[in-house]
Amino acid sequence: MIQALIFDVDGTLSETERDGHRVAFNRAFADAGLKWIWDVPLYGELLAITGGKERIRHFIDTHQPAFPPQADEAAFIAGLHKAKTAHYLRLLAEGGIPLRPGVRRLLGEARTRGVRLAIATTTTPENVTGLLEATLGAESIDWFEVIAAGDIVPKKKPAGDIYTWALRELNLAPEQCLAFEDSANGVRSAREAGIPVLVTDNSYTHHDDFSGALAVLSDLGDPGQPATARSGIAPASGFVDCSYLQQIHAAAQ
Ligand code: XBP
Ligand code: MG
Repeated sequence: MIQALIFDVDGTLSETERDGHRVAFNRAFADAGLKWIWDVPLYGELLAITGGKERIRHFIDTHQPAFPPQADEAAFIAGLHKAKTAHYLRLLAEGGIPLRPGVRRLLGEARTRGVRLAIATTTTPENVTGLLEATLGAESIDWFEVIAAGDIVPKKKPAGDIYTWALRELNLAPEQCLAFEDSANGVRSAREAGIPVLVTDNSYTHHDDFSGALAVLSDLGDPGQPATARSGIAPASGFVDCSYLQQIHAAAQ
């Protein structure tokens, strides 16, 4: 029996990357007088590096060979990233970044059934609470017993550390949980922690290698808006509910 559902945030609860994080990075660069523009395809490449600060450092190393060395590079990147977070929170508050199909419904069903909820993400903690507040209301933050986010562990996804941290806080074994992810890095992270994982892919991750996932679906689906299966069992009802999750979880044990 599944005791807890553990959700990734970016790309899984919501399509935050292209119109949220990417735009916020570009605004922070412009504020700092930098002529760096992360267009949609470039940002897709940069997503291979999880974590915003890590992504900026990688971009400087690989795409800006002429950028002068900073006296304190970590502080420079941290400053840019802080400005990016402020822009991102503003974008969320404006309400333009909705939840993916089925997320609201599945969270509601899990709560009704007493299935515990948690989050394991690479993003900054304020970004998680900002998204929940903007989409589900401030009270939804308390629906999640554990919010494992950002720099709480030194090694970000694809390392399993963030999921292992969440498991410890939940006091559950990996096989008592089910993770939701949208990317290969996320699947690797959940699997390294031993947690079975369901994928809902998106335009940035469509071609990722999802080996090890229980199933790969287009989204969670909703009544009248069925999800399609890219691999694994499709939900008979057309949408992911707790009985479907038990079915794919049991099949993997
Ligand atoms: C999400 C990320 C994050 C966001 C930016 O990965 O990689 O870095 O792009 O967030 P996942 P911050 O969905 O696998 O957790 O800028 O706050 O780091
Ligand atoms: Mg993700």
